[in-house]
Amino acid sequence: MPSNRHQFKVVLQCLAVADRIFRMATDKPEKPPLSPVRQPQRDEGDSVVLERRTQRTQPPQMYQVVMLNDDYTPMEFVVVVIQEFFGKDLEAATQIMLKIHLDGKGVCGVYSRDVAATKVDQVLDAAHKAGHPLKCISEPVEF
Ligand code: TYC
Repeated sequence: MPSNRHQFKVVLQCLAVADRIFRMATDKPEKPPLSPVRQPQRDEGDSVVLERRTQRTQPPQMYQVVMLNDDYTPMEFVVVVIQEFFGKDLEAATQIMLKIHLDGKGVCGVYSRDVAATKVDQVLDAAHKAGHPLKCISEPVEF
């Protein structure tokens, strides 16, 4: 037969459990934490600077493939290269070629770094094989 002392302990435990359940049901939910705040930094003048840091993922840097004009590469060859490696139709490729011819350079397309580098290699390789001095480069796109 359990002692009075034991029964009293059991009652206390039951009360503690009931209290916890009651709190869970009635307490306001905790607010989600604010974005991280750096620990206050003290400068020599003893003023306190709080800086809220918002974490943002940056989009990847993109690269444009820029083709350069020269006096020797035939226009038709440039148009074919732009169609073949940059997926442009005859009209768009002709416009790009003419822009390069008139302005000295023009953008053929915008890609991730590796794809842009591959396009440059393909163009230089095709031009070299055909014996033309056509040049192109890739450069980071500035916003
Ligand atoms: N300027 C060249 C010509 O008159 C044509 C040309 C256009 C060459 C574009 C290169 O990237 C180029 N034959």
